[in-house]
Parts: sequence; structure tokens; C-alpha cells
Amino acid sequence: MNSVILITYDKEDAINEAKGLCDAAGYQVVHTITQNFLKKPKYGISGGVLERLEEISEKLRPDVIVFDEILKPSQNYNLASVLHREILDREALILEIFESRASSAESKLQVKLAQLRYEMARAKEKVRLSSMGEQPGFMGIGKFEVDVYYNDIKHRMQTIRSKLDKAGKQRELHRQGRKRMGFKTISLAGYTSAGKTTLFNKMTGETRAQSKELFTTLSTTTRRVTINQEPFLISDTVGFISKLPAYMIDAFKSTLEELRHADMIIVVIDISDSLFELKKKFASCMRTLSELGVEKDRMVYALNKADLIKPEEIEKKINILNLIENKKQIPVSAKTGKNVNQIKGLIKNIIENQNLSKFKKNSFRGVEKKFGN
Ligand SMILES: Nc1nc2c(ncn2[C@@H]2O[C@H](COP(=O)(O)OP(=O)(O)OP(=O)(O)O)[C@@H](O)[C@H]2O)c(=O)[nH]1
Ligand SMILES: [Mg+2]
Repeated sequence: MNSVILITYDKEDAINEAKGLCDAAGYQVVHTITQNFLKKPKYGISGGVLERLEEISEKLRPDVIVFDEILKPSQNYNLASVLHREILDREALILEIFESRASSAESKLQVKLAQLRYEMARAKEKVRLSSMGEQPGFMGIGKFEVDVYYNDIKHRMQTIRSKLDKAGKQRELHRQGRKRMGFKTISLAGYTSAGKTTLFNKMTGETRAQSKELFTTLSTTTRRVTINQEPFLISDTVGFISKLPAYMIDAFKSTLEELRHADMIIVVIDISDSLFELKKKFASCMRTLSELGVEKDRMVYALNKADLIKPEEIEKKINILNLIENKKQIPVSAKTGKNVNQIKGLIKNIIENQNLSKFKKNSFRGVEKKFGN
């Protein structure tokens, strides 16, 4: 296993998440340095911390240094020239995990697109630096080569996009087909490791891979499930994470597209998380869903891992998250199966109400037409 020195923020949740990401990428963390600020212009960290890091790195000889922030190419270059090690920033690390997890043709394309976007964002700075004449031959690349490199990335991105477009259209056709057959659709969404796949398996009798590693699921699977004799289609999706840059969400758009079109979304929340993490992950989830255009009235909340904490504590957390008002939350345990049927019942009720209000609206419009002026 490759070893890493990790540089992250001085907060427990940040440390845990960063370690989880290293773990998911297959790295063993041999040393962790924490700081409360990681955005210093030259190296991200201060000169003093860099000196300490240099010493530790000499001693432990890690394969990689993981920097849990987004680094500019110049910062990455500066760090690498002092430390003589490969430097991975937070985005590059997430991309490595995505790359190792992608199994379907479509998710491979999505990861490739995200990787090219990452390079593109950096190519721009390289182009800028060399065209200003400030750093000719920046990182050993001349202006001409930078342009060629830049255009090559652009071209490759176009090719991948058109392939993804095709896959997206295929998906759309499937979606329409299902709709014609009268299937209602449900999608699972939530922070990575919240237990989406475990709940999916419980609801469908499937055996998809689940694990405590981050980003176990990268492609969407859809299965049929019967709720009170009525057939539904349910999909498992890729997990969210905080500070996931917009371009990565964009690269996974066609997978996440399922969320946009689903009749119901089960937002899976790990209610056993500390209050601090719970709030952060919940906010990041809601933000991502709203960016995808998912309205709140299509959501129900599965407060998962309820087997790990006391009911009073769950009540308290429901209040804090402000979920009490909408009465669409249910504590569940995907592991033991507790309340999984209640989630199904809740979904069925909401969909029936949706149909009812649609019916009311339509018949009202009809009346208006008949008697309108
Ligand atoms: N105690 C307990 N553990 C659970 C429960 N549900 C899931 N887990 C555990 O939580 C971990 C993550 O579960 P997954 O189902 O893989 O999570 P996910 O949301 O699909 O994660 P990604 O695919 O990585 O986004 C696994 O180790 C599960 O066994 C639960 O109700 N109770
Ligand atoms: Mg999963």
C-alpha cells in the first residue's frame, strides 16, 4: 500500500473525512499535519510548516503528499520542488477514487471528463503565466506547447461530451419508456457513506456492494420494487461530499439526472453522525439537490443508522435540522430493516396526494375553460 503524509484542517470532521478519502484511494496515512489555514499564496502553508513537513518527509519517505485543499498549479509546483514528492490536492485525490471505482462505460467517461476539466482549469493558469512572459517555459512547457496542450484537452473533452450526450439520450429514452409503462420512480440521494446502497438492498432484495469506504457507488442501478402491490422503479446513485467542485457534479450529471426526473427522492441521512457533521453534510446535500433542480416537495428523509443512537437523540436532531415541520422524516435502520416499510408507506401516501392534487388542478382548469369568459 502506498503511504501518504496528509495535510488537512485542524478540525475533527475534516481530519476524518480526509483520512476516509485517503483510505478510499488506497493510501495509508503515515503522518498528519493539521493547520487552520491552508490557502497561503506560495505553498498553501507557511514557510515554517513547510520546513517541518520537509523534515518529516525526509524521515518517513511517503509515496505521496496529500494536500486537503485545492491547489493552484504554481502552488503544487512550488511544493513539489521543495519536497520532491508527488503532491495530490483534494480534487486530484477525489478523482483518483472516482477513477478506481468507475466500472460502467458511462461512469468511465464521466470520470475522464472530470479529469480533463481538472487539467483544463490548470492549463489556463499555465497559459496565462507563459503568455504574460513572467514564467516562460513554465514547468518546462513553452507557450506554443501550452497552446497545443490546451487545444488537445479541449478537443478530447468535446469528444467525451458527445459520447456522454448520446448515453444521456439513451437514458432519456429509457426513462420515457418507463413512464409510458406507468412506472413511478424513486431515487436515493445523500452524502457518501450515509447508507444509500444498504437501504437500496434492503428495499429491493439486491446485493450491491456497500462498504464503509467513501464513494463505493459510482454508477446508477435501477430495480423494481413493489409497494402495496404497486410497482415502482428505484435507483441508487453516487454520493455527495462537501467541497465537491461544480465541474465534478456536472461530469456526473447524466447519472444524477435520475434525481431530476424522479417522482420521489429518498434523502438518506446518517443520523448517528455528530451534530457538527450532521449539519454540514445535510447542508451540502440540500445544496447539491437544489443545484440539480430537485424541489423539496419530492423529498422524504430517511434518518438512517437509527440503531446506533437513542430515540431522544434522534428527536433532538430532527428539531435541529428543522425537519419536524414537514413530517416527511422517518428514523430507519437499513442494517436491521427497522422502519424500512414505513418509508415505503410514506412514499406511497405522498405520491397518492400528488396525483390527487394534480387531478384537482386539472379538473379545476377544465371548469375554468368551460365557464371562463
Ligand atoms: N449501524 C448501521 N450501519 C449502517 C446502516 N446502513 C448502512 N450502514 C453502514 O454504513 C456504511 C456505508 O453504507 P453504504 O450503503 O455503502 O453507503 P452509501 O451511501 O451507498 O455510500 P457511497 O456509495 O459510498 O456513496 C457501510 O459500512 C454500511 O454497513 C445502518 O442502518 N446501521
Ligand atoms: Mg453506495
